[in-house]
Amino acid sequence: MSRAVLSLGANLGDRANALRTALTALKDDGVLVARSTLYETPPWGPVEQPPYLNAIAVVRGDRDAGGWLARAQELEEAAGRTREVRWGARTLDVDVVTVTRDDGAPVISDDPALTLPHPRAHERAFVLVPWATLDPTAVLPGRGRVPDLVAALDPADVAAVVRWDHLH
Ligand code: A4P
Ligand code: MG
Repeated sequence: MSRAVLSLGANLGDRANALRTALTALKDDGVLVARSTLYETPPWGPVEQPPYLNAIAVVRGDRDAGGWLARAQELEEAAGRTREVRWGARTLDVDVVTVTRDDGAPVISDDPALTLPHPRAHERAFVLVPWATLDPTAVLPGRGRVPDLVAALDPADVAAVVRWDHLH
């Protein structure tokens, strides 16, 4: 058994449907512990592309880190994801942010196929803001408490992560 924090993002097609379908699949798996609401976020990175909807899911179940990555990739494929440019637009991207063993130890990995914790999570408002709101006690291993990481971001980046659910 392990617990994982997943970051879901979509910026092509019916974004909300892609996220809700993936969250429902995790619920149907019986692994969904908690999920954030949906947030609209400006695209991060070098590629010009439409705004994203993002969400965080906390899952726990009978998988190891590789098992969570495999499930994440199945969800991307189910959403019809095609692999285009790195950091480019996508119907669904599911990244594994952290994995924690049942004894409380975080999984640490520098394997390029599965780097844990996710190497860019600590600088991404679209991960940290939904996560801190969902779980104010959350810790990103090696980086610190998630609410503290939010406080260290550029306030303009934090303000740009806007709750979307209650607007729609
Ligand atoms: N991989 C290694 N570690 C991990 C991990 N912890 N979780 C490998 C998931 N995958 C991991 O990923 C490329 C390879 O990373 C995989 O084969 C996997 O084995 P990918 O999903 O095929 O490609 P990608 O998503 O284009 O690359 P990457 O590095 O995941 O991109 P990012 O960093 O996720 O960036 N802006 C906003 N506002 N919201 C977003 O959600 N997402 C991206 C994607 C860019 N800008 C964004 C958002
Ligand atoms: Mg990815």
